[in-house]
Amino acid sequence: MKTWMIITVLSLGFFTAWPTTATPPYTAIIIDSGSPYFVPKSATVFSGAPIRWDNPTATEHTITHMGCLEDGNACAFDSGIVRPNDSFTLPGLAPGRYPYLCRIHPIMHGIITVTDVASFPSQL
Ligand SMILES: [Cu+2]
Repeated sequence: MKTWMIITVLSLGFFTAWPTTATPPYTAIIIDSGSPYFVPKSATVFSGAPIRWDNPTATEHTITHMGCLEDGNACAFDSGIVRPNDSFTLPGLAPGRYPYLCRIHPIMHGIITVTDVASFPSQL
């Protein structure tokens, strides 16, 4: 009886702590075959925080910053082909707004907003 109670208390402690300890150290964006194609379509992250796109679809896609498509603009990131069940991770970006699309399916587009950690002292 006593041992059973101790195990129960330990188990409850483990599962209550799980959601906070399991938080991934990156922002995850899931590629979808249907609208809005990138989930979430609009994501806000802190500068320097990694962002990861997962491709669970059966199709190849790219994660391409709009700046890479126009001459004279800075190209912040271009994943190249991201195969089905593969992913693309950016180590982090400087503060700013980064609209992006899929080169293969230009209808697929999303936006990353990167905020400066220093401007949110309450978050530290
Ligand atoms: Cu695509």
